[in-house]
Parts: sequence; structure tokens; C-alpha cells
Amino acid sequence: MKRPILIHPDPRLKKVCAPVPEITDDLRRLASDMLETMYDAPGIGLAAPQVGVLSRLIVLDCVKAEGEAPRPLVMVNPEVVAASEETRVYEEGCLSIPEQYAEVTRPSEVELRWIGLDGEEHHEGFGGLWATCVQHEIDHLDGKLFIDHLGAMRRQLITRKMIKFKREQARA
Ligand code: K1U
Ligand code: ZN
Repeated sequence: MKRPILIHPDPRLKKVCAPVPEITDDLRRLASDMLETMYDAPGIGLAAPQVGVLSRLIVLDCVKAEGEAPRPLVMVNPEVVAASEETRVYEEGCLSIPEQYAEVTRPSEVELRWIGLDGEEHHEGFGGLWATCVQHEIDHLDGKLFIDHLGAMRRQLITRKMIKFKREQARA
């Protein structure tokens, strides 16, 4: 089932999310709904707070090349355990900040630990778009948006545009 995506500004997007204590059927259903919502948007990632659930759960699939098999990943309680000194700049977007893009600098490679829906602990290194996306999603779990990496002026400008966007959406 597709779920509505919260649009910035919304107080739920500013909260630090709680760790998931156990893998339940409700959590599996939420992960499945989030993947459906992400693919439909379309997007390459989605964090639980974006659908109003303040739990540490993210989904992502950064396979972009046509003809390549999808690789949906579900990460419970994801943590960056190591990050490269080398950085990469990428023009990021966010499904909670539609039609706004900005360059964000982040470590180009990260090593992650997370719990899968199988209840097992996973470790893996990510680079390129996967590294950018997973850091963007973990930021969501800490109440941080990509615009929080920008200067105050640019952030305020985008926030004002979003307030206007939400007002127009409410009227339509
Ligand atoms: O978390 C989100 O809001 C999803 C966001 C993830 C993201 C995008 C770019 C850099 C870092 C993280 C998106 O998926 S925005 C949409 C998007 O980037 C995209 C959509 C379709 C095809 C390719 C990219
Ligand atoms: Zn986002």
C-alpha cells in the first residue's frame, strides 16, 4: 500500500527517530509499503519519518542503469561505522522537498552496519550514488534534511518555496 509522503516543513521531519526494538509483521508491512511508495514516486530512497513513522528504518534502491536487476535494500537501525576522508559532491533532491535540488558534499565511501528484515546483522561498504543516498536517508532518521547542509539563506529560500507549494496544494 502506497503511503502519503510528508512535505517540508513538518515537525515530524525534524525529530530524531527511535531505534527499532524488534522485527515484527507491522515493520515488514511498513518496509513493503515504503518500497512501493519509493518506486512509485519515483525515488531511490525513503526513510520512515517521511511517511510519518518515527522509527529507524530506511529503504533504498540506487540501481539506475536500464536492464539491470533492481536491488531493493531494507535497513533497520542503520549506522555508519566508517567514512572516507575523500568526499563527493552530488546534486541531491528529496521526496519531502519536491522540485528543489542542491549540491551537497558528503564522504564518497561509507561502511554500514544494519539489521535486515531477517533479523541478521549486515555489514557492507557503499560508494557512488549508494553512499550519497544512504547518508541522505540516515540524516532523515536524525531529523536532518539535505537543505540543512546548505547556508541559511538558501535553506530559508527553499523553505519559503515549500510553504507556498503546500498552500497551493491545499487549495487545489
Ligand atoms: O529520501 C528521499 O527523499 C529520496 C531521495 C533520495 C536521494 C536523492 C538524491 C540524492 C540523495 C538521496 C530521492 O529519491 S529524490 C528522487 C531522485 O533522486 C531520483 C528519482 C528517480 C530516478 C533517479 C533519481
Ligand atoms: Zn529526502
